[in-house]
Amino acid sequence: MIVVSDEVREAPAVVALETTLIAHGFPAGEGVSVGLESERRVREAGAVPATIGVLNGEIRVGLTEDELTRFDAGARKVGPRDLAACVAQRAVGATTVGGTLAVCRAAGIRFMGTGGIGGVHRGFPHPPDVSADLGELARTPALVVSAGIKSLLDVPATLELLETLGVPVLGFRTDELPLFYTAHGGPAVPARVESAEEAARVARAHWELGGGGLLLARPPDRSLDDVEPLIEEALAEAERRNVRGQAVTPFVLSFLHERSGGRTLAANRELVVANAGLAADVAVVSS
Ligand code: PSU
Ligand code: MN
Repeated sequence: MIVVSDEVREAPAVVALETTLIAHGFPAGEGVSVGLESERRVREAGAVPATIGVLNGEIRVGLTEDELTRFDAGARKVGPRDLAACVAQRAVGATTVGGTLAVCRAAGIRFMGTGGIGGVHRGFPHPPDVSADLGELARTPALVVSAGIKSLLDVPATLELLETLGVPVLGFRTDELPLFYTAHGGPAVPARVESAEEAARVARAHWELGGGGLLLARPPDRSLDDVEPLIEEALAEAERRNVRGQAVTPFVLSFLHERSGGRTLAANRELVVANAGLAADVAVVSS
């Protein structure tokens, strides 16, 4: 059911990449180019990219460029709960961070890069929406590099829940948890690391203790310091249109991309690629 490409199977250093951000996190066509650029960055750092998604009834680990183009807005958004149905029904499935981590656990992949992980939605428990990314991170021995937690969520509550779940959160050369589009102003991180090598040492120690996932939070190089009012507008519009569940994150991201005149789009693109590169650096020093 899980088909790992030859290149990924033989590589000493592998970085998993997800397909939800390709299919649902960027405007049509743009997601694929973000995916390809992330793969290039991983290779430049000396690792092999393993982009993960569901195609033709198989969970694929490592996709060709042609295969990547099948992950468009028509693909299902596939979290951990959706993998089995997607495989059995032979649908095209774009895996979220949580869905990708579930595959990493089965395939033994220890490093992953993404933009921002999901978490506790603002206003919890109305709606009672907490991303499956968190539970999967707790169970999977993998280090995920992100620009923190997506700031359309309740970031402090998500950090608390990560503590409850025993997930280490490391700030990469920062004392503050980055806020996805914004480098500063987040809650304090429980630990800070100065290098990929140091992050790798923390991960190794955590895994020797039988621990699961870790989050390595890398601040975006281009920090947008004025997006919060736009985020609030986007969330209000989602509420007004009754957008719920899996549809919320894609709706809000595309609202921001349009209403910011493409500034959030450029920032999102850069941070996804940079995070993939850092995940590769950690994978390489760990190999
Ligand atoms: N990072 C991005 N863009 C995205 C995502 C991450 O820059 O679209 C995706 C990831 O796949 C993550 C998902 O798992 O958003 C979270 O969705 P939800 O809030 O429905 O769990
Ligand atoms: Mn959700």
